[in-house]
Amino acid sequence: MADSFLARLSLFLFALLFLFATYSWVYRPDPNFNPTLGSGSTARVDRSEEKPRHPLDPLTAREIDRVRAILTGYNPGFGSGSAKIHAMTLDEPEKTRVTRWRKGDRLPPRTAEVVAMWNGETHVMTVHLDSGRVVSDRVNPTSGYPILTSNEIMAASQVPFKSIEFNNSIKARGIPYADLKCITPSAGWFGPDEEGRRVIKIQCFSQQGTPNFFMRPIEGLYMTVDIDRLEVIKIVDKGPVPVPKGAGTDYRFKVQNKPAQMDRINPISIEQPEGPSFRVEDGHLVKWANWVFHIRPDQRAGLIISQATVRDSETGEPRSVMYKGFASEMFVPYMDPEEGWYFKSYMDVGEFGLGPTAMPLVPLNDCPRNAYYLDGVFSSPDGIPYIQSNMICLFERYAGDVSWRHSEILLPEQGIRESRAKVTLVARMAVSVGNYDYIFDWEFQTDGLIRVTVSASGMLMVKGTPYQNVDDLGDKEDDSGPLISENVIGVVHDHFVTFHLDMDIDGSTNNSFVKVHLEKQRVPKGKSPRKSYLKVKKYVAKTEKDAQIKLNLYDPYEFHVVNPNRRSRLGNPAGYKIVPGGNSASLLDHDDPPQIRGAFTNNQIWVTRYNRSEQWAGGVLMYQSQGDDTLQVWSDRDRSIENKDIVLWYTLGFHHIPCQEDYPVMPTVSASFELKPVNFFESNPILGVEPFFEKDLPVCRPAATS
Ligand SMILES: *[C@@H]1O[C@H](CO)[C@@H](O)[C@H](O)[C@H]1NC(C)=O
Ligand SMILES: *[C@@H]1O[C@H](CO)[C@@H](O)[C@H](O)[C@H]1NC(C)=O
Ligand SMILES: *[C@@H]1O[C@H](CO)[C@@H](O)[C@H](O)[C@H]1NC(C)=O
Ligand SMILES: [Cu+2]
Repeated sequence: MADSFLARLSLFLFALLFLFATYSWVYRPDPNFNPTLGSGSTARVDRSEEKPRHPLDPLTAREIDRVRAILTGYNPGFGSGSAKIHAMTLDEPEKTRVTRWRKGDRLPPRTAEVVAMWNGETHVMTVHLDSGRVVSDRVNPTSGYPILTSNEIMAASQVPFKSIEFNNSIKARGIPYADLKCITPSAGWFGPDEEGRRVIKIQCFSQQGTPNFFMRPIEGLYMTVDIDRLEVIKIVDKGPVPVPKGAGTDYRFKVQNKPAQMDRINPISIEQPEGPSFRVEDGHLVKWANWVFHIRPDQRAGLIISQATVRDSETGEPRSVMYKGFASEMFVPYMDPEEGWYFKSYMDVGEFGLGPTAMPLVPLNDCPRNAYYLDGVFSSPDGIPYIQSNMICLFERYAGDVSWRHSEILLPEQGIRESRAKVTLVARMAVSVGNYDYIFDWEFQTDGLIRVTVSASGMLMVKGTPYQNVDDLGDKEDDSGPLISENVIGVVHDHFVTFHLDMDIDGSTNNSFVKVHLEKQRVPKGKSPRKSYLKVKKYVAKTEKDAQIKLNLYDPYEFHVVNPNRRSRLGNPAGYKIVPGGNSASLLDHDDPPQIRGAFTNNQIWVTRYNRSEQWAGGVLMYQSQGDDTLQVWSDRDRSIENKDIVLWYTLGFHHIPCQEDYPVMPTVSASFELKPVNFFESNPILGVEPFFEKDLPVCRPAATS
């Protein structure tokens, strides 16, 4: 990698992630990689020579170079730097071409989608790599702007330093310049005053004595900056607020000087004496147990799972489950309407992108010892490819759980005690979007279940306050959140992640969405000692509005995506159900600007007609978007969805009322949902799976515990 590239990349990280990282950004094989994994095809390849081998493989470094060359021919501004690439990704071939493709066939033509800006205009372009042509170029197709580039985030964060007013405010607070750390929260969109130009907010912190500057906000001083002109539009100084202490905020292991008061946990890891059971073929095709799926890093979604196919346990036939699944958008609104806070309503996927923020995973701690790592290859703003190393890990999880069991208490003479251990396969990515960290897991089970989990950790976005104790607060106690340390308020907020789940059940894109309702029945007098019971009634959703679903404990449904044309031997349609986990809804008013943009959280479940342009739940151009290209808008078209190619959308989320334990870094909180087979298999698909036997395993006995 060229030095200039490394310099750019470190600028990028400096600006976007605000981290004091010590990673080396040159590609380097992972020393923990277990070379016994699978066949030779799993060995890492030299990225500069890598070729796509599957229609859904991400753009390679060479292809990114090729796109840059094509773009420079189309508009010399890409060479001179006046045109910038905000996003570059594979433009997937049509579904039918992908599903018909077999290994050994020629790849369908390779195409890139590029979102770029020049002369203040947004261009959404389609670039054909083979013909070397830009085949479509849509200018400002919707409201909003592209994902911010690293360079503009970096440049914007420096703008206040050119302002004398800012200088005076900082001087008045007695904060040394060298201790300032300024970050760039996205501005959201709040009506006509903020249209027609790209704006961003700037907020500063003190990093004196700690890398955890997030816990040391310089409250009361808020800037708005024009991203293109690099000028301060507005400075609001509401007067100094004490900057919270730095002591006790550093979270690095090496600086902790008092061990936690608990007994030490001995080193632990799982053993796979015969090596892992999965293979990664041709770089991106994962094969494990009865599953095959394609996995790829993506600049915007971070991690995309495609063509997830499960093998039928009886016939051995591969059966399709999900064509594509990924985190489509996030929404993190803060609950404080005041000057420095009202705009905080992050849409991290479309504003910053999960790919560049997916930092290298930490072996043994982010992923277990038996993990295999994948790199991402993305385009920088000027079209130079760079590598996001160890961005995704894959590992088999054995957590000591049971996948099915029965002991027969009523046939004691037979001594029946059958139990099967649960082993799953996990694909994981962890992103650090500024202060917060999110861990995304796709977990596959041999019984056909897919579990998606999002875990949040990292730093709270906190607010400085003059108060040091709840007794000082009086009536103000619950102004915008609880006091979580001296002079620190943990502002209440929500987290939502909306997933795009393009289900193609069992060999066809023609699927239906069935609402399986549990309806309470009253027993007619005298018919039974019972007075009430629940009865199952099925409703096939005809149109998109029939599938706008708000979860309700007192009106329970199961939600099935079925292939009405594939029936089990008993005549049940082959299906998968979406099983919601613990969840929360966005309660903001629908006329509140953040909720207009975050309208994809108005329901927890939606089903839309498949449309390749409708991938990003908040719109293609999320930054400062006005809500004209959201899932709500698409779904309100009310297209027919019965026996059609349909996409399921699910939003998981939680309200977050911070507490002292979230300081100075949050223990993870998780939310999840499952995709579970329902009448998909003829019977329990893992009946024939072998139990574990002691003889197959290395010696591991707990030492005396008494
Ligand atoms: C602001 O103050 C810093 C440090 O004192 C100085 O380097 C910089 O030139 C000042 N900027 C302006 C615009 O006065
Ligand atoms: C899917 O439905 C379309 C009409 O909506 C029909 O033309 C097509 O043949 C169907 N395909 C299958 C496999 O049933
Ligand atoms: C597909 O999606 C785009 C973007 O929402 C929309 O303009 C177009 O009308 C849609 N096509 C159909 C057939 O719904
Ligand atoms: Cu939170």
